[in-house]
Amino acid sequence: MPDFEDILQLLPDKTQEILNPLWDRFPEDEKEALKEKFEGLPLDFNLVNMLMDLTMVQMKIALGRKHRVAIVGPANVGKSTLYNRFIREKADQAEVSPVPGTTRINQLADAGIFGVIDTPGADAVGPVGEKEKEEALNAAQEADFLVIMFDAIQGIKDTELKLYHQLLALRKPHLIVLNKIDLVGGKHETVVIEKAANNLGIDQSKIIPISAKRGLNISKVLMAIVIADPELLIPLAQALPQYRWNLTWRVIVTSSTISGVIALVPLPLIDFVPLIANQVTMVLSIARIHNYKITLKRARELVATFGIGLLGRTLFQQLSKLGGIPGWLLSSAIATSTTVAMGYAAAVWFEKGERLSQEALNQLTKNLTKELVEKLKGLFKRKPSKKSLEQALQDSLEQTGMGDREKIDQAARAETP
Ligand SMILES: Nc1nc2c(ncn2[C@@H]2O[C@H](COP(=O)(O)OP(=O)(O)OP(=O)(O)O)[C@@H](O)[C@H]2O)c(=O)[nH]1
Ligand SMILES: [Mg+2]
Repeated sequence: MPDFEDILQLLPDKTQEILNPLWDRFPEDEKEALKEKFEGLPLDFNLVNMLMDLTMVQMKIALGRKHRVAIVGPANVGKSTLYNRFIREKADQAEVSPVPGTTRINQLADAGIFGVIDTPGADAVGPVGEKEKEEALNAAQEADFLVIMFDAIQGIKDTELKLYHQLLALRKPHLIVLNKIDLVGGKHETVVIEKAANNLGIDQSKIIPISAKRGLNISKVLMAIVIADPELLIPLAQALPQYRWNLTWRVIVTSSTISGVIALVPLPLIDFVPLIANQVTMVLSIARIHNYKITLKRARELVATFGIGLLGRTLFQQLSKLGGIPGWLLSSAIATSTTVAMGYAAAVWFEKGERLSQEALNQLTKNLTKELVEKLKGLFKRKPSKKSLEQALQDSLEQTGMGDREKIDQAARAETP
């Protein structure tokens, strides 16, 4: 039987790199509990891998590592100037000068809800600046988020484009800023942005024009970083309660989609171990959003209390008797909706300390399962790939409108017609 260490070994290096330190920070008894969860998990590489990749995000939310945002781009575009806008301590200040190549090494500083990294210019073409480029790419590789900066006057030429593609290849969430927009005359601004977008092959709405020097649109950059990266919303949600359901819903959508995809693999039905592991991590994340630090054991108890597994099995039996619904579709829809119900129950629990009634849970699960079955039936004539199912589930969940709290409250009350 595989144990957790065996499973860790199977993962891609990058994932291991992130997971290992997290694993080390787990208290001993929680490690044991988690190991237990993974015992007997079939060593199907794809399944384990997918589960891990997807739950990674949740793990990070649950444990709350501070995110790192790297500012990268060619030399002299104004990276250090922007970095200086984000830092909190004067001692972290970076040197700014009109001479290209001023910054030689990466520099990390605290920017409040995230860590910000200033990097050297990464546009070396010959041997000059090669070391700096390597340094910058390393920072980008290790960062969780990239602010890719170009210069409004220099524009996007071959070197910039090449760098852009290199950065894209890292597959990091990112945003693109066009700095020194103050140097472009007002009426030329649109043309300059349009041209940059064309050269990069992206929509112009994807580019934020800024002036790091004058402080223009810096708050837009901040908001964009936070919105593009749900994990950064956590400190915000803790500070501003009105964001809590919003963020909780995002966590629920991610987790429920994972559940739906896991259930696509023919498995010993709805209460299969990875599903529970996934729901437990979801509950941990939701707890954290509400400022509770609960143990893994407590999260597991909560998941067990709500009896979601049983609910799923009953529903599966009822609906499969009706016929006309393929097994994969039904099991995926049920795994998804039970996970949503679990997430909702957890949210109510952490908000009010109230236990959601079994009736409300049933109602929500039934209503949502029906909705999902209809949607999936309309979309797929045969069993889809994991990727397309993932997308479809995510879209369908968003379309339910339950990101709006009233909508999900209502679905938990309404009778199934
Ligand atoms: N007009 C204008 N100048 C800017 C702006 N941002 C930065 N600069 C100037 O551009 C020059 C380079 O700025 P830095 O912040 O050092 O640029 P960098 O990207 O860190 O440069 P390297 O470290 O050499 O890669 C300095 O003279 C800044 O004052 C801006 O928004 N508008
Ligand atoms: Mg610099």
